[in-house]
Amino acid sequence: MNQLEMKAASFIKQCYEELEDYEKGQRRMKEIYTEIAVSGTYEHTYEELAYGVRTAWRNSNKCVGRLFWESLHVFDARETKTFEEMADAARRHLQFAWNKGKIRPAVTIFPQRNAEEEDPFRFLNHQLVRYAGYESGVGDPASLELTKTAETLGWKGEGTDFDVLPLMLKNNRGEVSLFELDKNEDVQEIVFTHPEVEAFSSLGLKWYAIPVISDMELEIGGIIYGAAPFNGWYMGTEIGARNLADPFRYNKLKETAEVFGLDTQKAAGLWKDRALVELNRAVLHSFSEAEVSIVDHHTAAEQFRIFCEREKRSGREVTGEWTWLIPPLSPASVSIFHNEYDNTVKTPNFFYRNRKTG
Ligand code: HEM
Ligand code: NRG
Repeated sequence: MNQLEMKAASFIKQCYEELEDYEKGQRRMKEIYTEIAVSGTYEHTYEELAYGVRTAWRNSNKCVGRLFWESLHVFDARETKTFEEMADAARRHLQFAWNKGKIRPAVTIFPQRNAEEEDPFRFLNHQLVRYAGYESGVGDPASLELTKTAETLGWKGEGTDFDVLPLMLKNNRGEVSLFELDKNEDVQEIVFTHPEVEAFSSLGLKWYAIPVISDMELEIGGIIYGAAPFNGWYMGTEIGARNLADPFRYNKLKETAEVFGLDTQKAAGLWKDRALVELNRAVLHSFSEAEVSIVDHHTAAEQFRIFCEREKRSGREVTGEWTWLIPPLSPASVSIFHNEYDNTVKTPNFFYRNRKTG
């Protein structure tokens, strides 16, 4: 058996065992061996694709949100032939996920990598919605490179701290195409206010509602999907303790502390910690007022504990990466901190691009 046959066999066995259709598994395996012998590769049925990607989420060691893995909505966009169709599918994904604020976890799966190891299509964007960053210090410094790429392709942002980058799509002929998202239909944002301190609004902070990671590859049974953007909802700390707080991102702790009249001279007065808490309260408060899904880190940790329990009851070992699972705010206040996790990487899974194969 070659590598692909072995990976396919192991996936198909697991898939139909979990779906409790052993005979179909046998039948599919025969078909797949023939398909590989004839064409060098094979295609998943929709059922295999949906099971595979839900399992990839379940196997995502860094993800604290895995309790809901079975509810993932799967869009099959494997028939995508043009950049226009790809942009349409991305926009459909955003609008479905938004659901008037009651965010629905979803994934859109584009054509698989071919026998020549090329992705028919992929996203250059890290997330479908993300803010541009400029050398002048305006915007999100994490987007400097991508913003330059967009500018090279003729895009020009307004120059605010929150310019939404265009979709940047690449095909296997090396062509790249730019699409602006619709600011009303595709992109939803939450403006941040503080539950008690009105002056907080003067910071002019906001964030987009839905994180849709678009630059990871999905591996199912030896098949790689180089474009498979996925979303859930935010955990508040991702925005309040990292995106807006990291010194190399929006770096807003000092300005936040000043709004609250804290003395930023003495480190031991813990002004950074106090500013972090208020910033995170503002994020959770504002999403909640706007009736947009978000989870605080205490609730998320509790949900993760339930996920671990359920997995155990189903006879499966949970794998996890502790350094990512703990929240960046008050980590020792959640149970995850006091547990150990096995960081074995199972497949199906999501991977960074250009990983060393193994
Ligand atoms: C990472 C929460 C849904 C796959 C993460 C992280 C958080 C999180 C807090 C760490 C992010 C960071 O520190 O940058 C959640 C919540 C969800 C959710 C609250 C709500 C439903 C999903 C879904 C998928 C997924 C639907 C895939 C289908 C992943 C992966 C990572 C991750 C692959 C690692 C990303 C990386 O390496 O950069 N998640 N997640 N998550 N999540 Fe989830
Ligand atoms: N920290 C990143 C997003 C990473 C994934 N987080 C999720 N995923 N919640 C950020 O933009 O802040 N998800 O699929 O819900």
